[in-house]
Amino acid sequence: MADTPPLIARAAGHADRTALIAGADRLDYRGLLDASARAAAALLAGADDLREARVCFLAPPGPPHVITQWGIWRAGGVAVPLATSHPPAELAFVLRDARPAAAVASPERAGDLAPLAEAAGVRFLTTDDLLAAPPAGLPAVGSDRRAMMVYTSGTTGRPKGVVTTHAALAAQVASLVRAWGWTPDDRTLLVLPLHHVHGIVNVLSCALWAGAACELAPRFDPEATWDRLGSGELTVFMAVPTVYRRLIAAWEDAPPGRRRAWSEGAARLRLMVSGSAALPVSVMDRWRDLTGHTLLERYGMTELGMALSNPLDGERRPGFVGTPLPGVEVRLVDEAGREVPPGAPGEIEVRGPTVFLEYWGHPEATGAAFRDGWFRTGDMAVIEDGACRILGRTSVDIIKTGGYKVSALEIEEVLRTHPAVTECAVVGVSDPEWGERVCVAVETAGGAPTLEELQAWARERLAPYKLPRDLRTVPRLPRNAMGKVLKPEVAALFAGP
Ligand code: MLC
Ligand code: AMP
Repeated sequence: MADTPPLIARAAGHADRTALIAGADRLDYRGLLDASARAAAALLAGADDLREARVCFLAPPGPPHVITQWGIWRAGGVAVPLATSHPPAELAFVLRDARPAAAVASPERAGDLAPLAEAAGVRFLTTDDLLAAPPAGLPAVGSDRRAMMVYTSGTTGRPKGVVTTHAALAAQVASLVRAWGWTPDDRTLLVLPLHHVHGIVNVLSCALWAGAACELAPRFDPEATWDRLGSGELTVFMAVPTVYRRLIAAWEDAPPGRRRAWSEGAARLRLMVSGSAALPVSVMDRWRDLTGHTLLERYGMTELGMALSNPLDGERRPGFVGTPLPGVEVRLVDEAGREVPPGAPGEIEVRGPTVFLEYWGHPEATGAAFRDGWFRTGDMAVIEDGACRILGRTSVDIIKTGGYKVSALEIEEVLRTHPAVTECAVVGVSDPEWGERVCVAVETAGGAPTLEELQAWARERLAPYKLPRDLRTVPRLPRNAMGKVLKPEVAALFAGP
């Protein structure tokens, strides 16, 4: 099986075990292999190999999503998951940028994707079409081939596709399986979206690599999640800090009997993990009160999978993200790329087999992201008593809100297309629920629309950027003597509740 993607090659060894659970549907590993072979045959449509052609797919979390992902891999294609929360303009952007050979949607989302695929001249299939195909011969797919492309924002331009090979994906998953002790007896619950690595790699792919079971919730719902945690059937759970906050709020609102059942069931899990954004110590403490669990915090990035983690066994220090995961090299450097002395702050750089291949269609951005073979994360950290503490980002223009990365510059570009907007500034402001919330200050010219009109205009165009109720007009943005907008001072305008 040397030429089968490692995740899929392993599945044969787990044949009769349950792989996926969604509501009343269950699929074992043999069923997943059979169904994904059919999906691959449908995508190939008589060709011998997709040869790294991209396939975009839009399907809520559930067996058809995973079957499509595996089918694309088995046909030799590159899986490009689309965000189920994105409006047509964003889906159309990815269809243009990825230049896919095919687009796939679940039947209930076909009405959203089919017209966009048609406009882009891209072959369209539903997940039902994939499942109905008869099996066919499948190509050999070596580990050095491109496997996945996940879109992420940066400080320049529109979002970029982060391309990961099968080897890198396997390295990311194998590292986490080892570090966090996944076994076939594990059972996890996915509540995160499947267009980002937290859901794709840490939850879904780790479970399937280990031969464990993954329950897929259609979306995050605090009460339904508590009911599953409270069942005592789960062993592993992972989420972003905003999800833990929402769970804490739901627990506080629940009657005493439910609280008790939820807490007792949750206490029986073996591992609960937080990441994608800084975990506030207050959330960590309250979660321990409710469940007895000290959340394991780790640090990662779309380009890397996970890089740093607190230990499975041993002290998990609040405010720290721990030490390098197996197979991952991490160093802290100054602006010139020199390693900083112990205890001094520096930018995190990462090297090793887990690192991505390229930004799709952006060779110059790919080149700029590396220094001497090390990937420059743009995150600042300090090492104290052997463990890493994240200090923040090198760019104020990257915002993390609800676990999603958002580019301030990209939002500003859109806002400047409004005829009455003369200048604007987008900032991330510390927020107890969202980690950071996206705040916008706008200068307008004469004949400007009302604030409500401007907010409505912005919301319509900026839905994927979690745009803000916090859009305000200001007579003049804070600027320095050179006329440069001072973002910390803009952020100060929004500070407080
Ligand atoms: C939603 N709302 C927000 C908001 N998001 N308000 C402010 N800021 C935000 N960021 C508002 C909506 O407008 C709406 O308001 C209400 O909240 C509910 O909206 P929703 O869209 O239904 O939100 P919900 O589905 O509840 O989403 C919250 C969430 C979601 C936390 C479940 O954001 C989520 O799944 N985040 C995880 C993202 C993720 O997986 N990141 C990992 C990236 S990988 P109203 O008024 O209309 O009710 C990565 C690498 C690594 O980072 O290390 O893992
Ligand atoms: P993304 O580009 O969406 O993959 O987001 C990656 C970014 O999330 C990192 O560069 C960090 O800024 C942030 N991040 C991930 N995990 C943590 C964490 N535990 N603490 C603080 N920031 C984190």
